[in-house]
Amino acid sequence: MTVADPDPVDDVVATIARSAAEIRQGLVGRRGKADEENPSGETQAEADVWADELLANRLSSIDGVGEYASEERSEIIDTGDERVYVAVDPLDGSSNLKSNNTMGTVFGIYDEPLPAPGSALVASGWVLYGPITTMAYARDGSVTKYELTSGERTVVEEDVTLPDDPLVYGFGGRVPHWHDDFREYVREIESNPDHKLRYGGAMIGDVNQVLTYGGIFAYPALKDDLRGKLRLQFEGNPIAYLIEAAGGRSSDGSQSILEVEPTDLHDRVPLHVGNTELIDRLEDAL
Ligand code: P6P
Repeated sequence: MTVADPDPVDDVVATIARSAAEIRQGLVGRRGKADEENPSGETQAEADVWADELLANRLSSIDGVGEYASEERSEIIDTGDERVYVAVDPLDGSSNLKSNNTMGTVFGIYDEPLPAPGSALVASGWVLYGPITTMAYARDGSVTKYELTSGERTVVEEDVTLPDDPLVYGFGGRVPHWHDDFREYVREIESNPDHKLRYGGAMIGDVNQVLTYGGIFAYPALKDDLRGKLRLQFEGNPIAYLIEAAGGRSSDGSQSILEVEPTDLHDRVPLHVGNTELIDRLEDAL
């Protein structure tokens, strides 16, 4: 009987899940600022640098992983392998460290060298460091939710889809910097008595609320920054891939995030994800 080659996608996801408890514990004592900035010009927390090093060492050592890239480092680690290419936001929302609010690890697994369009993703997901540690994972058009405890992964929900009736909304950036069309759209969302504001300062916590309750999260194009704030490779694509696998939509304002052609590893993208009806209405409004 021939033994199938190990699947690098499974190995990457299992390694991230196994590392989650250690990353969560490693946040303790690393909440200060590092002396460095990331390639997006943001001051790094000690935990950003530490989590990136931990994941870089473990993920780039996996047989089949050709590249490791992260929001925290300007250069790609090239292993010479050529099967999958991994992009990671090691700690999304590390500004929440000081206030002990939710943060996460976001990952995208591509089948093309980076930077790559989201259409080249074969899997994506995130770990959420909330009251408990959970993972949401998308592959082959299906989303699974896990609880993570001391390196073990327990399935808690399969074939996850966004609820039909949207409940939560959260929009990043300062209101005076929103384009007028976007501001009008937000007013419409806010005027619906069934909708609740949920904005926690870490995209991944807000997006996980959209996945759980239905709704919309956006960090839009701004008057003073047309590309918004969030990174295409490490945040936009993985989030869009999972939300679309859960039956929702993503948009950069006019098309699926997954169709955006990257020009640079650290490209930013206006990000809008959530229930299809809300994203369709957003594109009509912009
Ligand atoms: P603001 C965290 O720094 C992050 O990249 C996202 O996780 C989050 O959605 C956004 O920035 C928050 O940005 O401008 O509200 O502080």
